Amino acid sequence: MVNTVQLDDQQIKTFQDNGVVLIRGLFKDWIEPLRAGIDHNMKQPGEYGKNYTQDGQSGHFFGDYCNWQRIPQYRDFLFNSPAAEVTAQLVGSDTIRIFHEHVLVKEPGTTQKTPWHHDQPYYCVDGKQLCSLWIPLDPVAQSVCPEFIAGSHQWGKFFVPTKFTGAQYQREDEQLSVMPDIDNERDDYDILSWSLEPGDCIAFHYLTVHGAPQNLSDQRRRAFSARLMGDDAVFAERGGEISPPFPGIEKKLSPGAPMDAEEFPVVYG
Ligand SMILES: O=C(O)CCC(=O)C(=O)O
Repeated sequence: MVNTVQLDDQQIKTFQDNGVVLIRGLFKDWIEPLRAGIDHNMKQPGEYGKNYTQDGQSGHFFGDYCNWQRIPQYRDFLFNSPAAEVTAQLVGSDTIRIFHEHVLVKEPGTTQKTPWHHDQPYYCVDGKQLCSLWIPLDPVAQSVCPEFIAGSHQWGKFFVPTKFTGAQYQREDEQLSVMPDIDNERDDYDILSWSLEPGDCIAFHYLTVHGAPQNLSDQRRRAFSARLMGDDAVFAERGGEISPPFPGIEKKLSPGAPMDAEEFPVVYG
């Protein structure tokens, strides 16, 4: 059942200005269902399931996406939680579609960092009303929490897309910028992160630059990330590999067309 949630103006303004906002306790009623969904997902990974951990690195960084059609708890969350309603308020949209969901589990002792990146250059979508909701399902110490650069969604840059393994996507596009060496220039940026409780929500724009530290804590770091899109989302061709791949999508949608395909159902409005 959808519980109506009304964000306050300051939360919406923070999202618009910083490209990221923390909303405490938003999904506390969804912790158990999402944990059950992730258990199912890790026991039976989908076709895109991955271990992002590199040879020789310790721990385990599991990722998978595009499983909401087969994992009932994910579907229920996307259709029946306040996720879509809250996203509509953050991005100022009348409708919300699912883009996909992404599960990211960093087990204790994982030395793999998530590299600094932003998501839009490898997503097949353009627009301004675009938002991911990163939801921890375990307590997350600030030293383990993903980090976000405030205001980076407004830099007007598209960075060379980077995989979570650190490899770069193959691209011909000369307009793409190279990600600055943020870790060596941290004082130059307004880097935001928090100590989190299960059911909190970090909402961030697809253009907001972010990364995540190692998980050297003794806690699992299970996260469910809902990728949602508002009214102005349109299909984009990227001239190379995209993630998720959405096979055949270019036969259904033309560049610049609304994301009106069965892969991307409307869940709000
Ligand atoms: O969970 C992580 O380590 C990274 C999260 C992320 O990059 C994302 O949700 O877009």
